Amino acid sequence: MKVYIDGSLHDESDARISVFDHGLLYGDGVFEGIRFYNRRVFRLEEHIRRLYDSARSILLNIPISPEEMTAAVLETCRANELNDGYIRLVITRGTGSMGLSPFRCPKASIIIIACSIQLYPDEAYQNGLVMATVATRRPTHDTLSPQVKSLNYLNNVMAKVEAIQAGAEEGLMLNDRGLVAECTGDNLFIVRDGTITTPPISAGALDGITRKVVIDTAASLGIPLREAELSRHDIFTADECFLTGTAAEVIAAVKLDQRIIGSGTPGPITNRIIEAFRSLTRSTGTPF
Ligand code: PXG
Repeated sequence: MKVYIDGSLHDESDARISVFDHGLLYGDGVFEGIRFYNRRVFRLEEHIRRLYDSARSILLNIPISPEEMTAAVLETCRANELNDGYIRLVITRGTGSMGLSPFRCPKASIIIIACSIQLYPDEAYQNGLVMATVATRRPTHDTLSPQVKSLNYLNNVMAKVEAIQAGAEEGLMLNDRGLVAECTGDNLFIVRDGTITTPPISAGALDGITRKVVIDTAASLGIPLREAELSRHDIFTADECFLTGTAAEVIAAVKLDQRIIGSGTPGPITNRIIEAFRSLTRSTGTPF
């Protein structure tokens, strides 16, 4: 595997960064997870835009332009001879001295990894995921904004641990008001009486790129969709539930906190969305 670091490609075995990098010392940095299908990068422009937005929000100056970043991503994909896979694009604050101040880090570092990924087992894509509500809440807008995809994912990591320890595959994260925000790395949708509902971004969800693809897909399929606050009760009583994320793609969720959702199998609207999503990933994207 070839890994891009600060302008050049390195073998996996010597792809290294400094132990004094504030990305490691403080989780100070931002990232994106991007997929490519059939040698085409899916929604690359949107991911690059969100990366620069995250960086701007935390006063992190990315030393190259979005156009140069796009070229670097495509170059890394070409170097790795994979037709399908996952790109992890990481911007760290860079090397500095001890102490929180980012102003002692003169230059941010850019890391691009292109690899293969399978987030959940095949069985989960066939039959749907089991979810558990976790005690760890999604941070509020007056902490670090949930829109910043920072390198500080411990909140989500701990939520994932809680879900796994509860015997589930994915954790449902609530916001400070006890309403549904999202899962640990995925946005959530329910279906009831033919209408799809997803929590608004203001509920603490990441403005997911797959979420937006699903919103647009529902519109083009003529399936009604609205953004509204949801409680656990709305999931317990839904006909269908599914999750979206770059890594997860679109996947049904069939159980929450021991309650079976709908029929307990991936529902018809979920399956239509999955099918439309697959055909988009196969037919669109930036070629490399
Ligand atoms: N919510 C959160 C908190 C995320 O981190 C999503 C939703 C989905 O957004 P996109 O734009 O990908 O549709 C994410 C992004 C993983 C993993 O391994 C997933 C993300 C980030 C880091 C790791 O599942 N997802």
